[in-house]
Amino acid sequence: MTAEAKVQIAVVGHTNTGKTSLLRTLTRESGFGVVSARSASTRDVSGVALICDGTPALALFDTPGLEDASGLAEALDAQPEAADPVAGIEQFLAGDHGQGRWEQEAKVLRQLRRSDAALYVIDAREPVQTKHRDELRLLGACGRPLVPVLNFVASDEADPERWRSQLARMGLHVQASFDTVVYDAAAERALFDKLGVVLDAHRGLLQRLMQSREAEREAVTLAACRAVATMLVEVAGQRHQAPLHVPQADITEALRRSIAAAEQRCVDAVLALFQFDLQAYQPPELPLTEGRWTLDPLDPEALRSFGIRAGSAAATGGAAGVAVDAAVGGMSLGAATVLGAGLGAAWSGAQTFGRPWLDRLRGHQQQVADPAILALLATRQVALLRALLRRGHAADTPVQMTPTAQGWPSAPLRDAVLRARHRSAGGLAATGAEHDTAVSPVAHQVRVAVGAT
Ligand SMILES: Nc1nc2c(ncn2[C@@H]2O[C@H](COP(=O)(O)OP(=O)(O)O)[C@@H](O)[C@H]2O)c(=O)[nH]1
Ligand SMILES: [Mg+2]
Repeated sequence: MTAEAKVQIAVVGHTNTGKTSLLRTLTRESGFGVVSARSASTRDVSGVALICDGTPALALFDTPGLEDASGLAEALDAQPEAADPVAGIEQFLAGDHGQGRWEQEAKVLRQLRRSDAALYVIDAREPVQTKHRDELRLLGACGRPLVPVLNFVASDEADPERWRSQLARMGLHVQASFDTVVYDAAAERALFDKLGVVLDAHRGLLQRLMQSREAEREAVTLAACRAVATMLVEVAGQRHQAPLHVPQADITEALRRSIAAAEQRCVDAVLALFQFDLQAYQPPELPLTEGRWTLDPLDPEALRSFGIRAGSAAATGGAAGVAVDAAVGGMSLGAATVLGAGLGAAWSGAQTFGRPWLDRLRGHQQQVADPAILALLATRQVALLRALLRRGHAADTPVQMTPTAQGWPSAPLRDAVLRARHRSAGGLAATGAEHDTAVSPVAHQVRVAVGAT
C-alpha cells in the first residue's frame, strides 16, 4: 500500500527523538511500531500510508535512529572523490557500509534516496550539537528536501527559538513544531503545509489529505458526542418496575447494573472511535481500569470526587443512606435526593421524599436514575472526551482528568438531559426521527461542554 502512495516521506533523526511517536500520532495508530525510552528500538524501516479519498496518498517511513553520523561523515570524506554529494552517498550505499559498521545509517540513507522528502525529527529539549550538524549534512547530501520537526515542544525544557535560528543558519528555513503526545490540529495542519512548501508538485494532494483528515476528525467528534448523549438520554429514561413483593434492593441492583453497562458501552464506543488503546487508561481521579470505571455510578465516593457533596451519613460511613445535597450550577438537584450508600439499601427511604419513585398506589414499584447520577455520568464522559480530544496517539501515560465542574458540566446540558427524560421514558428508539429528537439537543450540549466547537 505504501508503494502505491503518490508521495513518500522518510521520517529520520537521531535515536529517541520521537520518530515512531510522530508516526503514531499522524496515523492515529497507538500500536504502530515500538516506542521506547531505550535507544534503538526501531531497527528497520517500516512504512504506513495515509489514505485520502479511499486511496493511499502519503506514505510515511519510520527509520532507525542515526547514531554515528559523525563517524560516517568522516568515512565519506575518505572515499574516492565523487561527482557530487549525492553520487558520494550512492557510492557508499553500493559498498559494504564500512564492513557493516554503518548498517543502520545505510538503511536511513537508502530510504531517503527512495523518498520525496524527509521529516527530520528533533528533540527540542536538547541543545544544538555537532552530531546534529553532521546528521543534517549527511541527510542533505541525499538531495531531498528536509523539513525539521521540533518535537517535545510542550516540555518546559524545550528551546524551540534557539533551534529555529540554528536551523536557519544551516539553510533550513521551513520548519514545523509538534508534540507527539498532544493532539494539536493547528500543528498538524502546519506540518502538512510545510511539506507542501518543499513539495510544490504535491501541494494540492497534501491539502486534500489535510481536508479529509479534518472531516474525519469532525465525524469522530460528532459521533462521540452522540454516543455520550444517547447514553445519558437512555439512562435518564430508564424505568425499573416490579410488582410490590419484589424487594426494593433487587430493583435498585438491576438499575445499578444497567446504568453501569450503559456507561461502559459508551466508554468502549468512544475509545474505539478515537482509536485509543484501552490499556493506556489508569486515570487517578476517575479510575478506569481497562476501560471500565472502577467506581460504581451509585457510589457516593464517585459522586464526591466530582464535587457532588454527599451528606453526613455518607461522610461518616453511615449504612442507612445518603442525602445528597447537590446544589449545583444555580439549581438544586434536590436536597431530598436520596442515594443508596453503595449497595442501594437506602433507596427504601425514597418514598419519604417527594419523588414518586415507588408508586405503591398503582400496585407496582418503580425506580429511576436520580439526576445526581445523570450529573455524574455527564461529568465524567465530558471529562473523558476533553482528555481524548487533546491526546496524541503516542501518549503512553494515563489520561489526566481534573474535572473542575461541580455537578453537571453545564446548566444547558443538565436542562437538555432532563428535558429528554420524558421522551425516552420506557425506552429510547434505537434510530429514526424519534431518537434524533431526543438525542440531538443533548449531543449539541455535550459538544459545547467539551469545547470542541
Ligand atoms: N513527552 C513527550 N514524550 C515523547 C514525545 N515524543 C516521544 N516521546 C517519548 O520519547 C521516547 C522515544 O520515542 P520514540 O518514538 O521511540 O523515538 P524514536 O527512537 O525516535 O522512534 C518514548 O519514551 C516516547 O514516549 C513528545 O513529543 N513528548
Ligand atoms: Mg523509533
